[in-house]
Amino acid sequence: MTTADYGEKIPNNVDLREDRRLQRALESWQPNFLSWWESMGPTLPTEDVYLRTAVNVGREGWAHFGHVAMRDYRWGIFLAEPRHDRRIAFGEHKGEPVWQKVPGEYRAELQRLIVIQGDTEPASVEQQRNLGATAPSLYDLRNLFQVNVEEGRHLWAMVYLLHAYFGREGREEAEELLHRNSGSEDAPRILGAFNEETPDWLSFFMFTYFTDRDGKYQLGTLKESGFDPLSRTCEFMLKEEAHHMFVGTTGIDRVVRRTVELMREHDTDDVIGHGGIPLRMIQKYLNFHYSVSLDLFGSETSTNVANYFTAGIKGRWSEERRSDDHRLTDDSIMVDAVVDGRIGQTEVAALVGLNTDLRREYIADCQSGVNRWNRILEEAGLPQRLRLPSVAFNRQVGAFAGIQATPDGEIIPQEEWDRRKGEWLPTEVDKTYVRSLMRPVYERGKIAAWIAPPRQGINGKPFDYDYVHLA
Ligand code: BYC
Ligand code: FE
Ligand code: FE
Repeated sequence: MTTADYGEKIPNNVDLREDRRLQRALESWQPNFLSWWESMGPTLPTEDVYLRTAVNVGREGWAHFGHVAMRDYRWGIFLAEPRHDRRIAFGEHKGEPVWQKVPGEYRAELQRLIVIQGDTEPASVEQQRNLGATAPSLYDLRNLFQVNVEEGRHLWAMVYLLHAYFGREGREEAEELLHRNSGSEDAPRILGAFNEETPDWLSFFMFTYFTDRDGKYQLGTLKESGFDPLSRTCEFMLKEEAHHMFVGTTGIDRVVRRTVELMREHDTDDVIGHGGIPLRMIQKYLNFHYSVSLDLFGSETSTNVANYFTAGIKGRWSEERRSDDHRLTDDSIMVDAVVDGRIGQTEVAALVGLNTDLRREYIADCQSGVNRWNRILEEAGLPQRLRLPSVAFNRQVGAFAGIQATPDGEIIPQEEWDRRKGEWLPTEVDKTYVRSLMRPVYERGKIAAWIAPPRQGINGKPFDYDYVHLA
């Protein structure tokens, strides 16, 4: 496959030039996207930013790095290379050739999945739009903008599918993706977590750790799709997603590192007077972002997900590496549930339990970051540890939506929850404190006092590189 031609209005590797109708449709959506970006995208004015731009889909050299003015950033359309003779790997069509067109019987479901996926991408840009005003360093500022432009490209990826395969309805949905807005009263984003605020950088790191990771897992299931264009689109998005995870993992790592430094220097847990973020506050932010992200996997039991799987449009994580029959019609699974007034498990048909299956893969992955942060505490000889709260904690969707539970997974009455939730979730006082630390540091090589510098810069550049030129 050749490198995308950046002389074109919409850089792409899908031979857009060969399909004039589609090209015109996308070119008429483009100005709407740009005006959305101007009005809902990053608010901090910059001259240019050291950004990665996708230019190819191969293993090596898929991205180009350079300083670009953000309004001149080129959002392209990229699908991973087609796999020769690819077959549907699961469900009732297992073994049949993958579809290059949308099968009529699954049109509505596929469109819905693509719209939901597409809705999250611009939502996150909206949530993060003011963070540039308070970046802890130019390095972090650059990473924020990198994540933002790539989420913009992920929106393009879904809009391409809607325009190319879903006709007039698809074009209407593509418009709606620009009209709904995060947190809006009249037209909110579709999924809960994408209407929450990301008002400070601790939230941003938690979001990129926990919420972008939902993206990784959902994209992983859509990559298995029998609808080949969706599969190839998601495969390439996953490549970009790795950096978003990196920003989250290392971001929290650096906050913990700095807190530990201050704890040892001043021999106290209470680093507030010393400009750090106390571990108990980090834990509360973690509790919040983890629990709202668990909601993104839908209900523990869901006929929607059973239908998606059976139809062959949404698979499991690592579908092809699993050693069962990939149809699951006779299997069962234990899902989390309230059993006799306690948090336990109950057996259901495997197909309806697939949201739980995916959520478990996600939870195991989330735990790996927590272990990493805990090693920092351990190496410093400190007894405290961070941890993931119970799956039942602070849930608004699914089996635990109607109950209240402590982070330890003990069901408690509403009245106790109301009285104690400030022990577990960020309070106004916590949020005000964290926000008070958010002062921009825009000098090359300098960093805010509440976070440690990264070990390395981006693309082999040093930490004190001029990643961003402010306007
Ligand atoms: N908030 O049958 P159920 C990313 C709805 S993140 C509000 O249990 P299902 C990114 C649900 O839609 C990845 N509503 O759910 C990250 C359904 O409504 P309808 C995004 C919710 O369908 C960071 C009803 O409740 N991609 O890429 O099995 C930055 C019954 O639900 C929520 C996807 O999600 C909620 N949390 O599973 C940037 C992939 N949860 O249909 C980007 C596509 C459920 O009855 N989406 N509902 O009106 C899906 O696969 C599924 O729709 C879900 C839900 C996994 C979201
Ligand atoms: Fe994304
Ligand atoms: Fe992402």
